Amino acid sequence: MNGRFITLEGGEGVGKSTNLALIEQCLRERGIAVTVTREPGGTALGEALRQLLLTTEGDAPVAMAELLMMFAARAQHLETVIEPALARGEWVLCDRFTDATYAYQGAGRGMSMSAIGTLEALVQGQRQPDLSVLLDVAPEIGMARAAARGDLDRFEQEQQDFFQRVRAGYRERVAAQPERWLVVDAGEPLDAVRAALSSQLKQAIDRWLV
Ligand code: Z5A
Repeated sequence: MNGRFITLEGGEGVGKSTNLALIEQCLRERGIAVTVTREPGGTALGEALRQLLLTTEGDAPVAMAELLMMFAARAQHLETVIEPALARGEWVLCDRFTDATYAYQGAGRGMSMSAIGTLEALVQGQRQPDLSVLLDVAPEIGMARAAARGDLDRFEQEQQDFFQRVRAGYRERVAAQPERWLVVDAGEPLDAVRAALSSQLKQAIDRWLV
């Protein structure tokens, strides 16, 4: 069986970490070998870049540096983790990928979408997710959940209008390629989110397994 590449996306505090385990379980129950990873991160270099990107101490990267650091981490991740796993026939489940760059650096920070597209082509070649899950929630709900969790990282300290733009950015990505996306209302109680996610996911996976 060919490996498949699944990404999980959403704004602040949407519950990606909470729901990642559910997706992994869904895949493993079907006997699928899965590599679970994240961006920025997933490699030693990527995790070091993640620290620099999220810290609230020292100089904050300017928007262009932030964008290039995201793609530097992604280049390392693709070549040393994602592509090898897919080549072994494993499925890769990745907490955020390039849609996050379009949403955060593009829609959120106002960086050029075409510059992002150029970097995407350079770093990824033809590689794109086979399926992406968007956990969608109003920013005020997500921000309240993140705040209740404790210390806020550099992104989490952004204001509500930033997260409104991020949400709109994700919605544009879905509108441009609806066949690639599962969209789940993550504002519902967790049990309802889990039920909606697993039913949509099972249908998508079963289509590939027949
Ligand atoms: N970033 C970027 O700018 N550009 C890029 O290209 C990439 C990333 C790849 C780090 O990512 C930052 O990098 C990210 C964007 C940027 N910054 N932000 N914001 P991250 O994915 O690690 O950061 P995160 O969004 O903060 O993820 P997180 O901390 O893992 O949060 P989460 O996964 O969305 O939420 P959670 O921890 O699963 O849930 C938050 C809390 O809400 C927790 O207490 C849960 O128990 C609770 N929760 C979850 N679901 C529910 C429901 N349904 N009801 C009630 N409570 C719930």
